[in-house]
Amino acid sequence: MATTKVDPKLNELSIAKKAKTYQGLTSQQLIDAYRTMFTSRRVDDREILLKRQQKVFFQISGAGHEAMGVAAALALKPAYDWFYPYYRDRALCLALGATPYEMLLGAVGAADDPSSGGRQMPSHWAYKRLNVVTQSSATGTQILQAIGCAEAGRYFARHPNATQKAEGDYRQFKDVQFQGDEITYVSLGDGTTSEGEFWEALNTASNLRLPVIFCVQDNEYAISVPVEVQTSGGNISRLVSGFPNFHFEEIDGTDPVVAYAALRRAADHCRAGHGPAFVHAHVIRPYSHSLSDDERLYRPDAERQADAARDPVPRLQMFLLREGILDEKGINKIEKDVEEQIQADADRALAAPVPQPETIYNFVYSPDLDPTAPSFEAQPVFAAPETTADGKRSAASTPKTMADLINATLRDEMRRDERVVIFGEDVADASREEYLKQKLIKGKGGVFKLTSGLQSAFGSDRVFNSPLAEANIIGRATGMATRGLKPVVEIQFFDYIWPAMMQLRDELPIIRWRSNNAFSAPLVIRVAIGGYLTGGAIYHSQCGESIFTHTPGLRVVFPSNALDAAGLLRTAIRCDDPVLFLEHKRLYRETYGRSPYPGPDYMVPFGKAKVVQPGTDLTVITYGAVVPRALQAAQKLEREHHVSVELIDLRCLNPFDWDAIAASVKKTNRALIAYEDSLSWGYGAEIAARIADQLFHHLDAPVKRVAATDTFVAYQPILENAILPQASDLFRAMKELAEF
Ligand SMILES: Cc1ncc(C[n+]2csc(CCOP(=O)(O)OP(=O)(O)O)c2C)c(N)n1
Ligand SMILES: [Mg+2]
Repeated sequence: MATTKVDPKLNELSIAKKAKTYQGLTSQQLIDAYRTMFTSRRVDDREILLKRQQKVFFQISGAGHEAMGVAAALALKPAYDWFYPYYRDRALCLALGATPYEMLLGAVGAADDPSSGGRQMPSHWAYKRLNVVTQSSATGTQILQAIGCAEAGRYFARHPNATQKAEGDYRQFKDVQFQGDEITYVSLGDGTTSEGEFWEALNTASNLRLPVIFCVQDNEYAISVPVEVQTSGGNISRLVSGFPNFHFEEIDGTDPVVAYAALRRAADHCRAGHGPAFVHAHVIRPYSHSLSDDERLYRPDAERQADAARDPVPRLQMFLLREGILDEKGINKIEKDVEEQIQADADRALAAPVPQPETIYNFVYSPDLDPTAPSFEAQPVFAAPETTADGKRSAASTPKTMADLINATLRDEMRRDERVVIFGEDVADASREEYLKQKLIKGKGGVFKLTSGLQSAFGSDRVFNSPLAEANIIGRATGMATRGLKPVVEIQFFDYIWPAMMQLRDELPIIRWRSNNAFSAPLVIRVAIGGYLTGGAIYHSQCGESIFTHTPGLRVVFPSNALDAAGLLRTAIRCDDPVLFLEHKRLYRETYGRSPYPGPDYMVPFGKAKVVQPGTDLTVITYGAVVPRALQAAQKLEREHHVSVELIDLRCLNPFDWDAIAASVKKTNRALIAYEDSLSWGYGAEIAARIADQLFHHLDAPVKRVAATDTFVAYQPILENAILPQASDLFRAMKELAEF
């Protein structure tokens, strides 16, 4: 455990007691533990004072949880094991090596706050040098990420070559560290065990025998809601006891010696590779939930007093005195030192520079690798169109579908980069790989067969099925990517992305920004999206891309043809940001937009639209499956009415190519935005607003939109046709706009 040094004079008594240990803890370790626990409590008290003085803006304490923190740091290895703590883990972070000064920088929101640079509330720990990974306020999201972190450690141990750096892609900026026997620690409160993601994480940790310690710090309350309301029967240990491969402990978490012994046994179990551990610690919450809460509203005095009798800080103090490890003078000396230190640290933190408003855009995306840059532009290299003996074109030069080229790109990138792993629902050829080995089956490889053959080619630890749980997919992938893997995961249908929404909105896209660039999670999420399926109905036809383009930090790509899909997917995999890669199901095997294989290095930079057809009379801005429909309409308009339409395929929705839109609208003076999603509040609304705002003087007609009705998509084809924008709708709108 890393703590500040103790005055040697203090140790006289402990030296006398040298021989005696307490569950393996020496007297000196217990003295250090007391110093850390007392420091933790006093930093809380100082922050509370500063909050009352309006010098800090929020406070949440680790009071009552201190013994668990010091015990975990003693049982685990700082800067070796990995830590996904929660806001009550102040003592853990101090014991691992964070300083009170750093914490107070967080409280005042200083520019040099190492956890977030003033972007997050205090007690949202992130210390890169200590392997303490950035956390959010959302209860429970850290747990699946911790699972992914542990999986990454195991993967690197089995694929040490994957840790190597490579120039020219995200690997250049992503250091990988791992230890063969590392453990991932994740903590949470009793209330948080009610979150579904907690159960998803237990399931995967158990199933994969991952070296993860789940530490549930049970203070019997989640704000004002008591544990018996959260947990059936009132005891989480009883509910989880059936999970295989776990080591279980249920302890008094206010006693650091007891806690250390339990966490030590848990760590031994994990380090030996037997599987995860679950430590259920009964602790107390002597202060209210946070400074915004007054627990006297829902807890009577008697209950609060009973808690106070178990307070871990006075309890350890009494233990040290009783055992003769320290005398009163020794205690006083420690406490005086700590008080002085915190006073000095607080003064320094209050004088520290605050972040400047112009920095707010820093680290929304990678500052190192810009996916719109020319370095992400590479020309296709098509095979020569040789003809075979029977007069047919050779396989290499025949046009391939979007599905074919996505599969080929995944294959190329897996070959090129051993950090790429693929998982999701049904993406493996067969989880029972013996069937494949015995050639009893051909294998599935995705419900749309996009990942077909990849498990057979690259092995079951690089391509595998996930449980049927979307948060599990995104949360684990985020943890993996934080460690330097490049997960390219699949969400089977856009309609089912929503269980992952907490991870997709509050976690993945913000990890870099909220940690002030200390952490990042570049990964790719491939999602089958869209309708026009004739029978897709409500739950296999949804779009909804604007929900994600409205999320800063997430790149969103939506190709309309095979070649763009290949080039953009390669950019997505090689870039340093999280990417939502939307694949239109209707376009997977369409005749429109097929292309021969463009070679293993073909790339299209993000944010560059394609002019599908140049024109002079009006501009149509669209993307995805509306592109071929708009093209059909534009050609008919040209044929029948001699109207010349400039058709722009955006290809990438965030970032999007404003320059291409502006250049075209300045030329044609008329703009129509067409999209498959329902009309109101859709992606095109933003484009329309920008055109109206910035190109007003160039317009000869109102900005128009064509989109789906403000309904979901129905099953009966007559209804589906009426709901989704058709070529005839586009034709009519283009004609009206041309005639305006
Ligand atoms: C997903 C989510 N829902 C609600 C909240 C608001 N909230 C913050 S802490 C908390 C209670 C957490 O209780 P518990 O897990 O027992 O931890 P404790 O604070 O008691 O240590 C709640 C409801 C949140 N942060 N995240
Ligand atoms: Mg609680």
